[in-house]
Amino acid sequence: SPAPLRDFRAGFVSIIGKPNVGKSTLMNVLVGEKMSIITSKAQTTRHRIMGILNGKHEGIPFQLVYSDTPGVVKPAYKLHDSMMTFVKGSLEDADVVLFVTEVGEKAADHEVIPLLQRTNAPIILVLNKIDLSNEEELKRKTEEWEKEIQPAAIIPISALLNANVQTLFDAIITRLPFHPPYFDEDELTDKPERFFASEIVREKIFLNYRQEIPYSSEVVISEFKERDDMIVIRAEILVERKSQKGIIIGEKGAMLKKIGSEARKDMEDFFGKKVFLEQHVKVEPDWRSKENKLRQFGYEE
Ligand code: GDP
Ligand code: K
Ligand code: MG
Repeated sequence: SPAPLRDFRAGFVSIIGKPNVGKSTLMNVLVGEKMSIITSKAQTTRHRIMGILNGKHEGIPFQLVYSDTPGVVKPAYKLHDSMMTFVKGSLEDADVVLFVTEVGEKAADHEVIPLLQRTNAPIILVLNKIDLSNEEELKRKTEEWEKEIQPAAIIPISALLNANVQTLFDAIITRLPFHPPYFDEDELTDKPERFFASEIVREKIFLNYRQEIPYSSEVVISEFKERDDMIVIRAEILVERKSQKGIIIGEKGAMLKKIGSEARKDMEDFFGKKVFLEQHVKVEPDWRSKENKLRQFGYEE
């Protein structure tokens, strides 16, 4: 085949790492939009979420297709198997891999290292949360990682404070292949609007309930109707047990009302329109272990 024209760069950038290291925070900073939900709880992200950024770098237009992924965990449920399939798929497509770690993590025997065999793409080791660290520790971690995986680059950042993210961006863009764009310029993501509506409700569940409730919950958008002046959204919150339904609803419906109003606000920001949100809570026993349910909820590549 003929050599690619050197007038456009485009490629897939996979963001991987353990739970809670800041993958989703970084994705949002890099894309400049809140595409991916963020909480302090592990396993908040369950899907592969693509965020697309178009721009120009040193006179050459580019399209970066970032993939945020679930944190790498040992599967305990069928749901986790499917989450790990998203991680592997994202690695296999990658032109550049951002392996996100936080400074506190050990490099030796790291769970993500075996997965790196699935890619030939350059690996950029991101040392996140430098706001919680110091120079001495950073130097030590850099040496540790160099010994363990010899990445193409090691870049310390704070995704939360948007510190040194420009250096990371430069490291990504210079490794992006020359290739025509994969998506139309006005596309922000590969996911439908309903997906983001359900993720916003899920984020509020993660932020407002404790223990097993967030992990036992799933959100299905059964109606998404765009009118001239507003969007009507019906969200079904599924839990595994009847007792959990009561907790979600709360006394006199207070908790459900709280997450509903928080979710509605975020939806209005995200969609740029007034939102009417209706919520229902249903019991779907053991949905995390049922293949047909997982398929129905979109946990399939
Ligand atoms: P993920 O599970 O890897 O996607 O991590 P998240 O993006 O959901 O972030 C997990 C937690 O780490 C959240 O509470 C974030 O606010 C926090 N976090 C992310 N980046 C940073 C950072 O650079 N510094 C600090 N101190 N916290 C961060
Ligand atoms: K998280
Ligand atoms: Mg995440």
